Amino acid sequence: MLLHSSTGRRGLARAAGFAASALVIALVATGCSGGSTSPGADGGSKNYKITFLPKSLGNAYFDTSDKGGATAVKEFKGTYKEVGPATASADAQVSYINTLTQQQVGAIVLSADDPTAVGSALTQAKAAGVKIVTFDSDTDAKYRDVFINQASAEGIAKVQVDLITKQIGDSGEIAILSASANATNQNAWIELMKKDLTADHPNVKLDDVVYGNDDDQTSFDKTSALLQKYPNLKGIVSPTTVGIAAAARYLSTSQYKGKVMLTGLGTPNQMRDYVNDGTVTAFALWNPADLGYLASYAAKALIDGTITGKEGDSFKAGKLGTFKVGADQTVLLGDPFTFDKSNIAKFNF
Ligand code: RAM
Repeated sequence: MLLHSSTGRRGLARAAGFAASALVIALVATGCSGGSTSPGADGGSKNYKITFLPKSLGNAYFDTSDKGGATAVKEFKGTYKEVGPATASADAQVSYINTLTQQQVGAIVLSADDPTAVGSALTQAKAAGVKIVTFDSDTDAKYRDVFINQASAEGIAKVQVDLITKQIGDSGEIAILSASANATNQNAWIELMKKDLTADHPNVKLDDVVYGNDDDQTSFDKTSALLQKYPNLKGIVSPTTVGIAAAARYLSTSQYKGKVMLTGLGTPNQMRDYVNDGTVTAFALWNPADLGYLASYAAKALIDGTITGKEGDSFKAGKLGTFKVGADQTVLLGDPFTFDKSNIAKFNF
């Protein structure tokens, strides 16, 4: 369990409870898995070789989500592995997918660097019997069996727009520091943020969207460049844990500390110092460990054939309870959660 305190546990448990009741999962593929088998918890012979393929390695967010995935795989006595590129690149993910197909794993659990570039590799994997679960960042729906969504895209966009507009008094210039330009998840959130801003915040102007590629140094440099280019900037939204941490590090020792607001999606451990020193007031996220945990159980349900993709189908996800399949073969974890000075000490991820 990653949360320090019972209060923290309750906080994110609420989100999980919401997910269990309001959500819906969908699974398409049925049938057998290729490859070698390992004995399942049910004593049967199931291919529970489950490999996580994050956008990139070395990102604390994926370290946490994939650890959650490993916990679940251990519970049902499968074989967990994690592989991934050093930088967030779809081309590199294609090679990993091809290798995993050759190795006949039971399932690939993928956070995609691009919605389509990994498509033909995934199609081949599926044809070979490998179950495809996307989590965190989706592909086009036809390439995977199910997508495990951390929270609704609308909810993730709204919490960030609410935070930044409150922090800048609902007026002035802002910019977005995103992950890589093709990331499915950030691009969906940014489109919805733009809509929210246009509809509800006429005095807020979005100057620019720049990309730090989920690379710490690039994100740091892009923050510096934004502040040079837009001298009236009042706020930055970074919908990536890598970007927001790098931007906070930049701001914390600059003349802009406490003057240019920063919010977005971050992990409590990476953001704690910047909340405590006044660089950042509040930011949001979900529990990445629960996301990975849920993704592993969805992979198991696909391998078992207990879910077939019908809307309303359900599966058990260990300590998180029962989840249902919704539209677009998507399973929803829960609501985003806001972290600030009053609660950040209670979290450890
Ligand atoms: C980064 C990645 C990930 C995203 C989080 C919020 O770690 O871009 O895909 O979900 O930020």
